[in-house]
Amino acid sequence: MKGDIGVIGLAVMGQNLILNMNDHGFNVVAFNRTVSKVDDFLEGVAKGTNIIGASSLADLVSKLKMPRKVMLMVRAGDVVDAFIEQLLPLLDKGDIIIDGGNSNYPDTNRRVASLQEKGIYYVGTGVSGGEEGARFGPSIMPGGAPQAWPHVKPIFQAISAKTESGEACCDWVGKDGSGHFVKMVHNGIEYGDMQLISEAYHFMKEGLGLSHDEMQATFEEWKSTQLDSYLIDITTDILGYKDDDGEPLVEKILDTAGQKGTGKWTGINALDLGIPLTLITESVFARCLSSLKEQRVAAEKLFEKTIAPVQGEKKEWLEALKYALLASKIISYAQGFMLIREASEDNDWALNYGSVALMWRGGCIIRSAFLSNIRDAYANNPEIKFLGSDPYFKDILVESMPAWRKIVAKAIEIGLPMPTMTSALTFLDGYTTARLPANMIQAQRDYFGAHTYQRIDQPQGDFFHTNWTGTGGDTASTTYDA
Ligand code: NBP
Repeated sequence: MKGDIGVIGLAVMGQNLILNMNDHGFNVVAFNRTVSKVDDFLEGVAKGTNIIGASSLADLVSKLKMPRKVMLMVRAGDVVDAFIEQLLPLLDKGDIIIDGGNSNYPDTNRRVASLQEKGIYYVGTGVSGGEEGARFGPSIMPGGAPQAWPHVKPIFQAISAKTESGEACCDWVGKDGSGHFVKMVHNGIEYGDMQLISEAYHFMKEGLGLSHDEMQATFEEWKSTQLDSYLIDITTDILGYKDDDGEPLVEKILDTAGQKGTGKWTGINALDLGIPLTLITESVFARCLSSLKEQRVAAEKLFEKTIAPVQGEKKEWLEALKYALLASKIISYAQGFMLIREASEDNDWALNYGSVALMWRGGCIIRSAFLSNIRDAYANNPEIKFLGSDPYFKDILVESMPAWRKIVAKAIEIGLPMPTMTSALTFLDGYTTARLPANMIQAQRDYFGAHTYQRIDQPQGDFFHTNWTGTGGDTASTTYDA
């Protein structure tokens, strides 16, 4: 019997996706560059399944039903291009190549277009949920050549995570590299959520002086609030995990955070598109700052830095912290969706924002109850520009405001770094201010560079230049936005 799909790449993601597909009744043909790993897989975890091994790419292709579907689960970058080159002579028009790795979406744009010319349909799909997600139900975000979707849909929707009401956490995102773009923003939001939680933990530990048991109990309580999410779940487990000597393992872990680039790409795209994605970008910078360990150790001594303990009722502070965390999280998602909207409009992708929220509802690292509310917000008003203005989220932001200000102000007062909760609040303060001091910036720009300005008492689009010193000329610079 011929295979329904071929999967190339037998590392953690590939192996688990193949086992998941097999569980759902699909015949999968497996291949890996280091071919001995195919045998190890078939003799190991895949023993007794219907999974078929391939000894070469030609062997893999010959074992597939038409139109052939070949999924790459390999390292992103040149490796994907190299496999495409090797596959092309073996495939026929109408066959489908799927890239399930964390590719940068401009690469996917390029690949979709160049393969379309050759009659091959290319899909770039985000797959989130790590090892466990891949095995038992990931969030899958496919985009690319729409002709491919009817062929991959039955497999992807069968193996994906499901919401409580049984909806698949997988739907067609849109054309070009939109699937990988959405996955990139997902990862950016993941950076933001992780940094927010780590700031809450820092405030509890250094500010309030809580024990690990107390911190764990607090996160446990938060699981039954709107904060309920996978990342809060695992944080609760991590705080309770003891090393061999009975001490919390988390305190023995070096405080330098790694990164593989998707958070950085999200920030770069936000800058390119002119979207104030402050929280996610701060979370990337927080990881960069964490990696300057030696410098931080020296600077702590140099500045004789201490963090003063927070005075007052701990229970009240923890309640305030919960609101600060929730409100900041709303801002992070609101900014993430602003970026997705801008990219969608810029690239003519016509993305469905509610459907993106649904895809993240289960299976992925940022899965949370809260995403259902985002989906509802877009169902009520698909045109919403800022999620915080949806009535449900607006009420939470307004209700959280006093506690949120209290936490951020206290952190600044005691010297505890809190970049994302602070930037989220500052963003909202800016977003809700009708008149910002940017008039001063425009005056300065015109003063030193004749960059011109618009007047509030004249039609928008009319530009003026003033000879501020009386010694400058009347010639203005060209007016454009960089
Ligand atoms: P890796 O990202 O570690 O990639 C391993 C695979 O790439 C193996 O099949 C390996 O073959 C192949 N490969 C490498 Br590395 N260099 C190669 C080369 N020069 N030529 C041919 N093949 C090469 O695996 P992963 O962690 O399973 O991730 C797969 C994809 O999914 C990546 O794009 C990753 O970013 C993405 N992703 C990962 C996760 C996660 O939690 N790990 C989550 C979501 C998405 P070999 O066995 O012969 O070395």
